[in-house]
Amino acid sequence: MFSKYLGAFVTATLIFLPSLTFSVQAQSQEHGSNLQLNNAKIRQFLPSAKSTAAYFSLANHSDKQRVLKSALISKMGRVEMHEHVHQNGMMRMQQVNEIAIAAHSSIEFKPGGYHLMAFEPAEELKKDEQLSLTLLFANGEQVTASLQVVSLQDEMQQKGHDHSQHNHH
Ligand SMILES: [Cu+2]
Repeated sequence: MFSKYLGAFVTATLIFLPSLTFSVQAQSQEHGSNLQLNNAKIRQFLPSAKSTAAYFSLANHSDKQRVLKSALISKMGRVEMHEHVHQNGMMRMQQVNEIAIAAHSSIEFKPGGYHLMAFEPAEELKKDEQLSLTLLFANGEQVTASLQVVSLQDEMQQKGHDHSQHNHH
């Protein structure tokens, strides 16, 4: 009885596995994307904070420059792209409308540099929850990846207690 059940399961897996692999390959070819979005993380909102920051790395493996225009995050009402600038010895942040990524280069959204600011969460973010991040480019291309919810504490520990970049987010 059990082995019969198992047999049916194995057969089903054998039938489905190749088609799954195929569909994943077909999708990436269809989109023809040379963009690679990795390591996407969003911080939990601090108590009473109206916004939080999200980070990722993006590689452009194509022969052409890509211009990042905007970002979408599931459960977030609004997402802005920001950068930090030095002004009169102070670090300030400001919104940016586009960021060019040269051919065969990559860009890092990280604390103290480019970052996403997310506003208007539909609900509270739980640690280790997976949201979805979509980046939209000037040529109409999009790339989506999962975005992991992290606590500020986790992030500090990962950085080995490096407090040199302690900004407001
Ligand atoms: Cu900001």
